[in-house]
Amino acid sequence: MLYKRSSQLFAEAEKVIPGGVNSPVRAFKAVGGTPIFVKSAKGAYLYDEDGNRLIDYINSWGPMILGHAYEPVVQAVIEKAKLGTSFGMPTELETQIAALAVSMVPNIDKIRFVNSGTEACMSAVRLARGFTKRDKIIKFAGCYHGHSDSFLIQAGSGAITFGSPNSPGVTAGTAKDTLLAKYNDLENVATLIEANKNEIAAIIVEPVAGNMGCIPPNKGFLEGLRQLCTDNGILLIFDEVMTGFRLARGGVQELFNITADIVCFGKVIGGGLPVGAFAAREEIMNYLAPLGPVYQAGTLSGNPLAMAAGLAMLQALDSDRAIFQRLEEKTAYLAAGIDKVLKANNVTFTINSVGSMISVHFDAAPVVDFQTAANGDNETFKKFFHGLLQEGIYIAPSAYETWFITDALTYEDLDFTIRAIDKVSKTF
Ligand code: KE4
Repeated sequence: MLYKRSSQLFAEAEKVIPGGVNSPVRAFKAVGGTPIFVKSAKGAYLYDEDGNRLIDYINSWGPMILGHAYEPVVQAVIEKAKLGTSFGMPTELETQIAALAVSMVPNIDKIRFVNSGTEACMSAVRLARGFTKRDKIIKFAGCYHGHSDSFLIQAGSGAITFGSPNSPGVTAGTAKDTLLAKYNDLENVATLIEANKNEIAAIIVEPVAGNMGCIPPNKGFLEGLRQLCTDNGILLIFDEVMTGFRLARGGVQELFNITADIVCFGKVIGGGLPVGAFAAREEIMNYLAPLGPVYQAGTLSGNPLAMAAGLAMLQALDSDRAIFQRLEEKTAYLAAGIDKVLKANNVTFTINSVGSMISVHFDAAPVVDFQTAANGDNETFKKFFHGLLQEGIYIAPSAYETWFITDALTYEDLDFTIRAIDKVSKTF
């Protein structure tokens, strides 16, 4: 696989875009090398600027659950664009997608659309703070909720500590209101709540983590968070930007039968166009302007093109309930194949997967939180990433990411991938 044209395009991009990319993870900093420039994509395949075809296991970090250039979404956008692209005024289309989303997801009465997962999570936290009249939030080390200041907080030392910013530009004043907990550690959360009695507005969590690889919640973890929140007047925010409309029709709330107070969405809900959303029961959502005092707004929120793409995507997922089973079966098949060949090649690894999210970690110990995810052998991961790239397979350019399986993948694609992993892992 040659990447000459991508390298040229990257050099040009670096002159006018910081780091040559519009989102850091695309720059291959975690794996080295230069990023691949995509020309087009269709179904399970990317076609890059050097004419290579790559089997895509990232799918734009989740949205392309039905494959790239999914016809009903493409047609919906084309037709809508002919009628105008943005009005800054309400349209019936927004009501249609809102009503469909509310019918698909448990425990929500109303939904507000925004333009990214960051905006959804940021707005959800502001809403929780306004509703509870409390300032602090708990997030988990290794969970990512977008780049809003309150979330860019790295664990300080010890379990009960105020976070310290891990990005310049985030003030100490902001950091002090974000408390860091360990994923899958309920005792740690209970201790934080005890030490900040009646001051915590919300706990925000990825109910299945996908930003430190894929990490499932331990049995009882989410139920424990639910109980702690109920007992302490804290709102439980499920960040389902990755898991929403992917792990089940109703997301993780349906999959694990757990009730969150606010749910955040992104990725799949926009069908590949910029859409985020947050939703809750009426009592909470009516706290939002223009009804209530909590302000939140956006010029392009609910714009017709994004709503048309999102509606077509949700309609497809709502009408073919078997899709989630198919995705789960394809992911299990892939996991079993990877397990077999890595074991045969005496590689030290663990595989985590839930539904159509999967990650491979090069460490023997179970990966259950950020600390254990950080133990993975990154040199092996780099060989894994670049070796697969040479075989025409694109996985996440970081060990701290999950793969996203698309229904456009065939079992031939999966077998091809397993054979490639067998070949590449013989070189470890
Ligand atoms: P966006 O603002 O990137 O649309 O969504 C932020 C976000 C919120 N919550 C979760 C659970 C997320 O995974 C994300 C974004 N995911 C990353 C991938 N790990 C997006 C890729 C990128 O940053 O370019």
